[in-house]
Amino acid sequence: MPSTTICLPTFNERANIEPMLRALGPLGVHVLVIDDDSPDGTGEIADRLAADLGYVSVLHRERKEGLGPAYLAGFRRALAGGADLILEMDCDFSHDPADVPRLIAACEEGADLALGSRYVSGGGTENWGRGRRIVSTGGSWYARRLLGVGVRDLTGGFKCYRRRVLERIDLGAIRSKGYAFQIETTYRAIRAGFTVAEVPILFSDRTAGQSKMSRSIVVEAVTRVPALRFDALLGRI
Ligand SMILES: Nc1nc2c(ncn2[C@@H]2O[C@H](COP(=O)(O)OP(=O)(O)O)[C@@H](O)[C@H]2O)c(=O)[nH]1
Ligand SMILES: [Mg+2]
Repeated sequence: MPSTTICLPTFNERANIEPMLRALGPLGVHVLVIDDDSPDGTGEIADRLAADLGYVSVLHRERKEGLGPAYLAGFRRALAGGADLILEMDCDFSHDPADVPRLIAACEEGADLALGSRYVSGGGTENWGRGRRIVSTGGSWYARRLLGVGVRDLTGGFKCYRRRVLERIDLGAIRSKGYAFQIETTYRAIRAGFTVAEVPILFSDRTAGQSKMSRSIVVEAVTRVPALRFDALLGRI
């Protein structure tokens, strides 16, 4: 199996961090927790678990800056550590640890980027309110139309990259922080000629802790998409 690092961003996930790390243990992956100084002590819990669990390490960042910067720091650390595959997933069980091997398999079968996808046949969402469903499906539709790509789920955060994708796309140019980060990384991969596979997943709403989704994250995605298209037209990406 290729050496795989899962980047797991956390902000106030004290109820989820231990069960999540233990659930990932049997998969034979390395897990990099990226904690933005969570006030609820998630970072300390992660440190304590890392001392016990050989496959866990923790990257502490000084402040919460959104998912994008946290992921970028994690990707750089994972690349420096020599990982062949770099995965990203949420630490709230919306992304099922049992689906990780299917994402890895899609990359082993040839995809450069495998996306856990809610919006292909066999995928879906569970226990999500109407509001969240509309924002999510509407967001993917909007981005797909404006960017002119075929990918159905552009905003999901359950993804597996071959290292060459992250080596090639210009990580230093990415400013997106929320859902726009997911759209931007996938779009840059497509623009660079990499193959993307969508793997159906069932996404279920978190049962512990709180979502950090906010209006500003949605607004960022709405404005960032046309800016990305513009950059592509100018040949910048
Ligand atoms: N390090 C870090 N993690 C974050 C930040 N915002 C959200 N997360 C984590 O990213 C994952 C997804 O966030 P979540 O709030 O569940 O977003 P939602 O699934 O769109 O509602 C969870 O593991 C969060 O703890 C952040 O600013 N920094
Ligand atoms: Mg979530």
